[in-house]
Amino acid sequence: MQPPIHGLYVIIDPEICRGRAPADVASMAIDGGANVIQWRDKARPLDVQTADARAIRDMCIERGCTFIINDDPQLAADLDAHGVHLGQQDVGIDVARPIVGADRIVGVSTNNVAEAMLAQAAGADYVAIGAIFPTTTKTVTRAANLRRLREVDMALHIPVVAIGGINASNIRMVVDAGAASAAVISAVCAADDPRAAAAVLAAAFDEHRRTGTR
Ligand code: TZP
Ligand code: MG
Repeated sequence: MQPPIHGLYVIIDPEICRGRAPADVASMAIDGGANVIQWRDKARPLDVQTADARAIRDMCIERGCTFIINDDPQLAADLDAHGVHLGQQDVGIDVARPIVGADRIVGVSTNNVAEAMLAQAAGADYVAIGAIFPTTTKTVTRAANLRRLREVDMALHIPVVAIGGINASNIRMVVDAGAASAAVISAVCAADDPRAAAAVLAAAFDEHRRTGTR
């Protein structure tokens, strides 16, 4: 059975971790309450990044956290991750699914209802929609907004993950717009105290999910 995509989703990007070991930042994120961890290393060759990815995979399995690999279905299968996350420029689900199998999660980045519906029809297990708020972490990205997040959530039956510029002061808004999960990079990876930052975000998510209007 696939593990859930819900609550705080922390993307570990070594370039944003301010020189700290990515596995330490991931550990602090899980301590703080992250339910999902994604490994995203756009800079280092596969043979160099695999040790970090494997350490974080082991930590996630041990501590009941869902572990997703960005971009690379083969790496997800090789590391026995819970799933893979594909952008619009990565291989399609038709290529990824045979590599990762039916039991692993395939998530897809989208920007609007049309893309999200296509991803769902192609067999995505969740979609991400962004960038909901302005972000400096990903330089090439398309803007979305809370209204679009709500539209996507209404149109789909799979979980919707909000991404882009999410922090402690706006996470409530994405929960209120229907997000099953809120994905962050800089709000945790670049924080002075990643554990404390994740704790604030996870608590805000859970609290608002309980008391929110939807
Ligand atoms: N996709 C859309 S926005 C984004 C990605 C990967 C970057 C999110 O980073 P941050 O620091 O949480 O804004
Ligand atoms: Mg990608």
